[in-house]
Amino acid sequence: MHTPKSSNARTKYEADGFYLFPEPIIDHVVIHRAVEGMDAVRAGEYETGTPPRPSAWNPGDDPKKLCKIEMSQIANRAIMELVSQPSIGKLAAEITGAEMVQVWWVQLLYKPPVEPHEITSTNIGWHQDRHYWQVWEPGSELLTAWVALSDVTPEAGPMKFVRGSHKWGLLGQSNFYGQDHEAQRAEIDVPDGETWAEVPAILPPGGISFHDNFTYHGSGPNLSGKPRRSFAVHLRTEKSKPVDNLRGGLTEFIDIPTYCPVIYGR
Ligand SMILES: O=C(O)CCC(=O)C(=O)O
Repeated sequence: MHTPKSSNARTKYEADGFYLFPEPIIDHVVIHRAVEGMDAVRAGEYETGTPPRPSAWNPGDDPKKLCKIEMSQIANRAIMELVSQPSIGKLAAEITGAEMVQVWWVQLLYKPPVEPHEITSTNIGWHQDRHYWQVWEPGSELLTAWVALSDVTPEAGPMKFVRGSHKWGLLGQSNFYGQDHEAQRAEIDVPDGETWAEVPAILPPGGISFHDNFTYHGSGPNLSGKPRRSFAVHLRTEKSKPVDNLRGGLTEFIDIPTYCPVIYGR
């Protein structure tokens, strides 16, 4: 298990807009159970009796497509166990200095393998999460813990972060489903004096990365021959507030701890 030197991790997170923990920080038994949970949810088996929230991919859809399922932790106990890990909250608190860390939304991500010249739509286009998260007040402290459940090698279509891009403001050029990274990149107005430097997040099962909600990121095809499995666990700290304190859309469940557990502080 990996223990970061917290002050170094925080300084690096603040400078880069992301931080990688490239050694497993989550027990392999928890990971194994979550993999089974992922397969059950993908098959439409909901052990709690509660289905996930409406999603872009549904059981029975094309297995060759990128599978993104919203809030699967409410459908499956092993997934809830994974996203509730205190170690995730502790590390998030270390890199942000937060007093409280809450899971407010979770996305199951299963990127199937493709052949090198196969035409598919499994890329995740360059985007800033904040583009999609307008339900939160400006200045809200929001970040993502991306937990790897499979070996995310350079061939597996790892997430790529653009170093320092969290300091560029909200640029308005984001498309999660954009497939042509080069064309997308040409449209992004990189501020004068800044450079576009991509850093791949290579992670073993149980490894984790954190990224700021303004950090540009995306990912390419999975050429590893095996599924790339992960959960994007979206987190907030005490320095966050829904716009007009409303509950709706992505903030709908933040008062329900059985959906959105507080994983550090209270
Ligand atoms: O899984 C990926 O490649 C991207 C996920 C993502 O956009 C996120 O976690 O915010």
